[in-house]
Amino acid sequence: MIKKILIANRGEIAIRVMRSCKEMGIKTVAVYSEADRTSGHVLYADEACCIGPASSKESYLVIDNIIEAAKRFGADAIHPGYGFLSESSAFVRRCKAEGIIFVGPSAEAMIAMGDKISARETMIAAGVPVVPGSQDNLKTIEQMKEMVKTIGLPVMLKATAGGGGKGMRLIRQESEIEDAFFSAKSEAANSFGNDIVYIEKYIESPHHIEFQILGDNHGNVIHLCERECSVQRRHQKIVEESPSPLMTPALRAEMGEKAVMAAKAVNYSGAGTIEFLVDNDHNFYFLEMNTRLQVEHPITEEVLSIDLVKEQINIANNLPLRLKQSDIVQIGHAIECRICAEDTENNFMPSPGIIKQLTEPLGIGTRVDSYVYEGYEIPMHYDPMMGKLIVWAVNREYAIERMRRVLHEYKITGIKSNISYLRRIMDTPDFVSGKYDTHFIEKNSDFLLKTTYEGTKDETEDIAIIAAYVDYILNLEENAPQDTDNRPISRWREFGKQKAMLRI
Ligand code: MV4
Repeated sequence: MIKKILIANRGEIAIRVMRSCKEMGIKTVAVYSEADRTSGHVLYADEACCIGPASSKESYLVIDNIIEAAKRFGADAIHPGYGFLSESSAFVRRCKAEGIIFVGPSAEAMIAMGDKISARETMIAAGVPVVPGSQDNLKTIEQMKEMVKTIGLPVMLKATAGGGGKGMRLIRQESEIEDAFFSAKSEAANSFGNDIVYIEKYIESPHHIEFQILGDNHGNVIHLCERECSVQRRHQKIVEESPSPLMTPALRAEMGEKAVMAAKAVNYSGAGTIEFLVDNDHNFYFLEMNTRLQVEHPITEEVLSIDLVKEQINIANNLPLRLKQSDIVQIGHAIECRICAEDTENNFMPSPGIIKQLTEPLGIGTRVDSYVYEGYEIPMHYDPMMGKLIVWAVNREYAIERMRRVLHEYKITGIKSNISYLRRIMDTPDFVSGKYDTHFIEKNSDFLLKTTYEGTKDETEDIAIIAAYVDYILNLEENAPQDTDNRPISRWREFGKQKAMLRI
């Protein structure tokens, strides 16, 4: 049984994993770069090991350094989180060679799903629907044109080593084929060191719906229902919810069954996700599999009351799945908002810096998975996501109301955040009605960027900064007001009280 886990990651996901370890009585080892000495995940861990300079290429991505840290601290397992080395089959193989348990799937399953053309072939053989297209490596422009004729315009040109939208080209007209072919090929060569491309029929206005699955080392696989992830900007998810507003019990059963078949086709073990494109007529197509725990996993945890990290660790301990498919019942509704240090009014530029004040929401149905604290400096070297705000409520309408409430409670100053933008999403009619697809953000960009919009104009943020500074200065004064125990009274609080009294 695993006694000590090294978390080969940083930030909120490292803490998320350590929280489950703590509950299971498993010791934790954090790794950190020189830019992350004061990061929340280092403070949370039982032990911590510096693995290199700020650049992730020289720290979080260096397999040798992470293995060395695991050995030095006596970790018997490594959890990779998401991103970084989480989908590196070379890392999985190295762990195995060193006698360290990798909390995740086999290298073989990762490789089978990593190459999109071979994944499509495997899915077709397993009876999982894929988008109509070609399994061929399109080598010449003539081959490409021939294939476009067979499939019919519009088509999507994709890199076999791609995923998440990189190296993708939409072709609507014949005249666009040549340009798309060569530019996609060179982009794929540069990004992935592999220029192999293939084409799929273009699905207009699809939903991105993914199914969580769990597989054990004994051949059992179950699905844990869906997450609606269509609120995306440039292939970055912003808001996710479960269940999907589009879903029906019949469609869920059908897609869930196909998700299980997809996972079984590669002998999948651990937590994974099958991504589907779903059109408005409920036709669905396998898109790709993510062979890791995902950022948005908490919404599944909230509607199912399942701790996915605990399940991952149990699977890594070779235990058979604790749950049967019939045990999986969604209750209520969960929504997640990604809280990012970015300037939504300036093309979503990252906004690193020192957090001056932080008040995280609390109360019924509220979950905050984050890693930052007051005084913490968000480093510029990594993803600007500070954490995730997750709500659960009995139904979708109440979950949206709750998300509005917790976004209102969330106060962060010193850096720019996307909180006001998220509040506007919660007020967008297409989101409120649940009738939205992957074009939601672009379709509603006018509304979402209208910063003077009444409901969410955020003067409070500026006022909070001013009030905090005045409070700080006044408390430095010798004649600051004192209470009966001779403790200084915060003038900010006093002011707040007077304001309340004036309202009575
Ligand atoms: C597509 C598609 C339409 N038709 N494939 C984007 C990310 C990558 N995983 C695949 N993507 C898409 N593939 C076909 N054949 C539309 C998208 C797509 C998309 C998918 C999911 C979520 C957001 C998206 C935004 C734009 C395009």
